[in-house]
Amino acid sequence: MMPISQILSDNVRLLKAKAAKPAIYGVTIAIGAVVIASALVSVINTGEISINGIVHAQSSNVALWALDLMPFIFAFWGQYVSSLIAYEAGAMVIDQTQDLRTKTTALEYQAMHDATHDALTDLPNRILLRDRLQQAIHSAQREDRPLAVLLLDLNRFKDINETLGHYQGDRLLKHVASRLKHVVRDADTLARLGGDEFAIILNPLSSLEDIHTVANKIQKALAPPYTLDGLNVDVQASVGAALYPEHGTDADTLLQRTDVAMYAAKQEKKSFVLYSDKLDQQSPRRLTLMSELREGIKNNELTLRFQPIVSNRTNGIHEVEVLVRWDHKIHGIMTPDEFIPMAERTGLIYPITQWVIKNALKQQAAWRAVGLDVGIAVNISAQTLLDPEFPDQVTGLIAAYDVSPQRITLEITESSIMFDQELALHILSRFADMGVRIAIDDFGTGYSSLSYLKKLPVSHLKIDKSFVLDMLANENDAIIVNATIDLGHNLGLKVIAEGVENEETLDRLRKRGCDAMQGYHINYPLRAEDFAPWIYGASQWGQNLPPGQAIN
Ligand code: G
Ligand code: G
Ligand code: MN
Repeated sequence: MMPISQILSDNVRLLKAKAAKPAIYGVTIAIGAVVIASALVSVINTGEISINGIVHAQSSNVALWALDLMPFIFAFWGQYVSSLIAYEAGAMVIDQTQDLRTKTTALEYQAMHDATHDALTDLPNRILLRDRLQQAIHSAQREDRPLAVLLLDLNRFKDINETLGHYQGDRLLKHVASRLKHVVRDADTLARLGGDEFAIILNPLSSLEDIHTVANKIQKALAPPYTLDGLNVDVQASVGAALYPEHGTDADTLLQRTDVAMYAAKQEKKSFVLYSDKLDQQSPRRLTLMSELREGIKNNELTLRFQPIVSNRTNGIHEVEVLVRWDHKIHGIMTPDEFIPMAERTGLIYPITQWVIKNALKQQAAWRAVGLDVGIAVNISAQTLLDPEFPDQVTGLIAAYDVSPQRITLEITESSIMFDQELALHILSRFADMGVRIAIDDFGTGYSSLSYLKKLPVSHLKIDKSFVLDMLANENDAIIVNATIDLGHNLGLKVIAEGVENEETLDRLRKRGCDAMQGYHINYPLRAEDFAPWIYGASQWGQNLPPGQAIN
């Protein structure tokens, strides 16, 4: 580009040439006036126009001398004024050009901004989000680390928009946007995809827990009511998330999967769902069942069964295993196999576990109040076990129902501890420090490493019923059962056999030194109200129990 001074001097030259023209005309007219005046004086003096007459006039007439100065005055003045005008005009032109340039750049920037941002909230739009996601994926790929995309959709926004009008709807979206802005870090991208949909790129993602933390923060930030048109409006969001590289390695796949997860969250009236490929296969019936389950938990449709586990040493009750059932309005009693796996996939397992532990402890306290001091064993899914908040929740419930931690066992599976060994060890240690017992459930079906198992604060192994059911007829099963009893004892653990369906099996296990037994032969999972009558009545296990004695 030409330097400004160069542009200025070029412009000045051009303008000066133009502005000099009137001065040239002035000089010409003045010279013409001098010639005509000299000729007139010559005619007056000599009666004719002649060179001599003109020369004489020029040398004798003083008035002509004054007139002679005019062309010089015009020439000088013309030069001076034209330079001045040209310079000023040039400067003016440059000023205006600069001004125009700035304005054009601003307009271009504005146009670019408008094309990549949402007009209402001024957040990046879908186009910019996609672009940023692509860049984020590139850097994540280079640095070999994960990132997460969250998609958020407000619940009932359509109703609010229709009831209170679009103006209030827009106001609500602006409020939501500004609350969300405070949830994300500077490096993250918050975008509005249109309507009531927002997206967040978490990059970098330091740990998987971060997604849950952000999802929680989102719900917390959105929770306080919004004042619209003098009304207090509550707004919640359904959040779906997908991870790079686990769920997709390109922007479009990832965005599509957050959509599936968000849709699942919406269907199941869940605040947060992390994508899993099972969500894609989930049939509408399953989705209906999930939303029914969520409602069912709230409406106390869950119910508990208690299956006794008897002790070899005392011949009394070792503890009772708590098993959940769902009393569905239409389908009737549903067993955990029919809804727990689905609940685990969709995160509903958290409220279920909460409900189960709470009601189990409540029942335990009620039994204790009538003199039946019995320990309970609760099944814990991997997700729940690996939730860092879980120990605190249990601590709270233990305090609320004033039960002894030593009377609680958590049954966990091998796979749940192998999933994230470090975290499992950390969380299990917290429970062990409280005095809560840990049992490995379904032992023999998973792939836990013995050396790792040794490090865990575990107190019991539960031999999976698949080995026990047939152990009398099947030599291999018998070998596995015996080996597991020995293994457990060598590791300093107590061993429980489940699936004891007849007296002979019970006998064999007792003789083999199995510490406790559970199964239909002892009893089925019972309703709470049937448990005390059974233990004090027909069963051999509580025969000698006076009310008020501890059973262990
Ligand atoms: O009671 P039973 O029928 O059918 O239980 C089937 C499976 O469901 C068992 O493997 C048991 O561990 C599991 N289960 C039962 N109750 C609960 C519960 O409250 N939480 C979890 N996570 N699993 C449970
Ligand atoms: O948590 P776990 O997977 O161990 O669950 C125990 C399961 O075993 C429950 O579904 C319970 O109803 C079932 N169960 C308990 N005792 C017996 C038994 O003797 N035989 C069989 N087949 N199942 C049993
Ligand atoms: Mn169990």
